[in-house]
Amino acid sequence: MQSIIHWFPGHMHRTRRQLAELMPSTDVLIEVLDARIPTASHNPLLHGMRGDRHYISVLNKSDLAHPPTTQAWLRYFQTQGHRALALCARDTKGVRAILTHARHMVPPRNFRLSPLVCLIVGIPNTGKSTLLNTLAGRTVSQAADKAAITRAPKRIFLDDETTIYDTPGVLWPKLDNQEHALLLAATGAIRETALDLWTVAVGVLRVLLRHHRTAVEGRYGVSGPAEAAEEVLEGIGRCRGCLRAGGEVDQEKAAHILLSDLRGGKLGRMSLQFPPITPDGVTSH
Ligand SMILES: Nc1nc2c(ncn2[C@@H]2O[C@H](COP(=O)(O)OP(=O)(O)OP(=O)(O)O)[C@@H](O)[C@H]2O)c(=O)[nH]1
Ligand SMILES: [Mg+2]
Repeated sequence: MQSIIHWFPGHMHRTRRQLAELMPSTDVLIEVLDARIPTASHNPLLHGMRGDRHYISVLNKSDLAHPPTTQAWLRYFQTQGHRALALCARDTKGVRAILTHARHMVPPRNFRLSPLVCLIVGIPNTGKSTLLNTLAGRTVSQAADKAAITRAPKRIFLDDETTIYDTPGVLWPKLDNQEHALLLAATGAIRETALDLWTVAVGVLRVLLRHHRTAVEGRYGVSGPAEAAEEVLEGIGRCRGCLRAGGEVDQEKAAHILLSDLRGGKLGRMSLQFPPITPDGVTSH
């Protein structure tokens, strides 16, 4: 497939170095994933950096994902011996459960003398700063619906026994899995200036038509097979009045409508990736 996306701004190089520096003093690495795309939103760079550090995956934005699919992901991670929690970063109870898990993962020690250190990491826009703010009970780190808002690590002393770092979202220099890159772009992990919106919207619509066709039809009154995603998106544009002089569909506007509806949950709770089927019968969709 032709490469559609390249985005690795300078501050991500810097963050990569900073993460490597913070790693030795970290007890637990908390990777904030997007619950709609748990595999595509996992940063493969972390494998090399993490060593044998304790690790928790947080499937955040679970309010936007399809609940049975999120449950299937959790069961799948469990079969892989991997600690994972699904939550919404603004939900205090869910977020505090992360710390309870983190505490239990490290060997007991006097945390007053040597506080538990957690490092929140992840790709851009998954909700890392929102999660930190919920933990802190106030705004300590700016959060907004735009990739790459946080530009430098931020440390907070949560209490006498716990230190937490929020860090800038990091991708990896070569987004060579273009299917994953497309899902990252569609869910808002990549700045729009780096994207061809039409290509991204057609690509994600193909996924939606395959797995959530009735939701597409319900919202726009237009549908079709996944293979006809381009024509369906043209149809959505036409229905929504995205027309240029001469009656041609304004592709950028049509793409924008679909992507902002998807990101804002207007199409309903959508998962865009499904766990593999495992021997215990965990299934995809
Ligand atoms: N629906 C929903 N939105 C969320 C959730 N968590 C965060 N958000 C929103 O997602 C957007 C990004 O949140 P941030 O906390 O800035 O994300 P981040 O991971 O710190 O982003 P960078 O600093 O750019 O890497 C904001 O608009 C948040 O309000 C969640 O659980 N559900
Ligand atoms: Mg942030």
